[in-house]
Amino acid sequence: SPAPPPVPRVAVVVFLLKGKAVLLGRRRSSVGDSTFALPGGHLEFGESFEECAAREVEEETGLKIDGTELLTVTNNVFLEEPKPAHYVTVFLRARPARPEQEPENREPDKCHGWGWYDWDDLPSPLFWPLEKMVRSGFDPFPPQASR
Ligand code: 8DG
Ligand code: MG
Ligand code: MG
Repeated sequence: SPAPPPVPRVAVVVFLLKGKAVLLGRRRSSVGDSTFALPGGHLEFGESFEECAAREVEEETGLKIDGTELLTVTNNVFLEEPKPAHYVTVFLRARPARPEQEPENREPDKCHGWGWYDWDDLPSPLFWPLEKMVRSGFDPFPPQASR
């Protein structure tokens, strides 16, 4: 049977914050290959954003998260990629439940490895949905008073 027409999908991704650093991993994917991106993935049927965030971060890094909060949503159309895709991407922030715990690369087929990067010294190239936010001045950290 013919392939079904493509549809937009919902992705949930997490700014995992530790001090002034954020967790990034270099992608192995048909979308954004080799670029640095946040942990995250597809919203599953029946899931809340917070449940999806916790599940994806644990599947991908082994880390448990705390204090999950909704930040923003962006519309990302990838027509020039090897596999065209369209994502409505929901961004949350969270903290590692145990800050001393190191991330593990639990899906080495999808990621080259995880690392903490200072927000003032981000690696390059960033996955473009993230690059676009950074360039627009987006700041995922809570206001100083509540840190
Ligand atoms: P899953 O099977 O575990 O559900 O999916 P995944 O393999 O973990 O999916 P993903 O590619 O990591 O995330 C789904 C989509 O989310 C991705 O193809 C494009 C969109 N997306 C953004 N920004 C980011 C980001 O910073 N990180 C991640 N991981 N995905 C992002 O728009
Ligand atoms: Mg995933
Ligand atoms: Mg993922």
